[in-house]
Amino acid sequence: MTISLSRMSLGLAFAASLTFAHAHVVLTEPQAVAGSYYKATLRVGHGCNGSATTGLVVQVPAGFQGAKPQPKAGWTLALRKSPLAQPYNSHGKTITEDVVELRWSAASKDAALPDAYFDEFAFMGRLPDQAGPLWVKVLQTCENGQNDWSEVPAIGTSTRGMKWPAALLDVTAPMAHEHQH
Ligand SMILES: [Cu+2]
Repeated sequence: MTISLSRMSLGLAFAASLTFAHAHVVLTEPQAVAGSYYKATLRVGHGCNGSATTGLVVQVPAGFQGAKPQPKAGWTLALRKSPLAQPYNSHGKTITEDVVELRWSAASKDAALPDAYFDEFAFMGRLPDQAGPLWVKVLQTCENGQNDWSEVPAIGTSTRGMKWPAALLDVTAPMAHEHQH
């Protein structure tokens, strides 16, 4: 009795978390290895309270190096760079400023993403060498209103109960044997 009840509530909780994961702005690949090159694909599952999506402003998380967005037909792209507190080396060059913000904007009304459809917005870059959670904050703008996906838990990675969680990337430590191959 006790077992079947707790099993049922676990199943329900899992089903609920899946439903939310599908509805929010999430990363299609929520786990990646530290120090690797990673393609972050943000899936936008709905508009703003029924209104079509016209823009996406993505905050590149600290430690994510050389962010490079994938262009989308019908959408314009803008990058914002900022000086780095900790410069790094890339292809023999010292990088002192890096991309901190990516902005996709629908170039016309026709290009806007209707609430009934979903789409994906991608960027790539190098992940930090340290394992741990990375949060990607996304401001979704629409013909009417906006969704600010920027909530981050104070401790841990559970976004349960949050209405507007940021997208979570779990950066994992490389496997101990990986360097031998
Ligand atoms: Cu949602």
